[in-house]
Amino acid sequence: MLTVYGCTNTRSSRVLWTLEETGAEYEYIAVDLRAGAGWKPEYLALNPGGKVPTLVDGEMVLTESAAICTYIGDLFPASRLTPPVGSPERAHHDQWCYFVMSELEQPLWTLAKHTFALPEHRRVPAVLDTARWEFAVAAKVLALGLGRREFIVGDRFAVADILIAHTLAWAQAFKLPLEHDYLTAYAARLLARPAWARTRERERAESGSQS
Ligand SMILES: N[C@@H](CCC(=O)N[C@@H](CS)C(=O)NCC(=O)O)C(=O)O
Repeated sequence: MLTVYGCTNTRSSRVLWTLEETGAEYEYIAVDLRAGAGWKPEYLALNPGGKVPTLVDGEMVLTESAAICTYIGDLFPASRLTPPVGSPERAHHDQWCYFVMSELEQPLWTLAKHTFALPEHRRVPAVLDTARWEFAVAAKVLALGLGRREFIVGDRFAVADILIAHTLAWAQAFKLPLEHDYLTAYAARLLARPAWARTRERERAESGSQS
């Protein structure tokens, strides 16, 4: 069985959401980052950065949320969460996954780091305005890429949609406007999926038993 190490309201939610979409059984181990559990030696042995998510599949340990979600999609082809390897759809799918990691979420991470995540003496408030502007630029590129389609690639829900929707929810939690009606509607539609509701429920249920 797959084991996910994660923490509520973090990038590990993307992994749970992907698993919930497949219907696969999995073990969820809550890592209480806020209490320093990411820095325990036994967790650092799995994830040397002390971050979540981490996926364990038998002997294999995988970090990086986009890589984990794509791996899960490939592992459960019946879910059709990842287009076939080598197809143009897969190339575009992966393009959007990398876009999320390198363009869309980076300004949000900058905002988080420089408002609460970094130790106070490392925070640089002067970068916050630029980070908000960078997010607006990335959101515009995404809105242009999405157009008026239902999903980011072709006509099928995929891992890339999960990564995007989770990141847009993060932006909304930071009170950043998405500014493009179709993008706002796309986020709302995806975040209304039952698998996302199940993800939130599983996190809630298991956050009481954190390691
Ligand atoms: N690029 C990594 C980022 C992982 C990451 O930064 N996770 C955050 C939670 S969203 C974390 O574990 N932070 C704890 C820390 O930085 O000490 C991924 O997508 O998996």
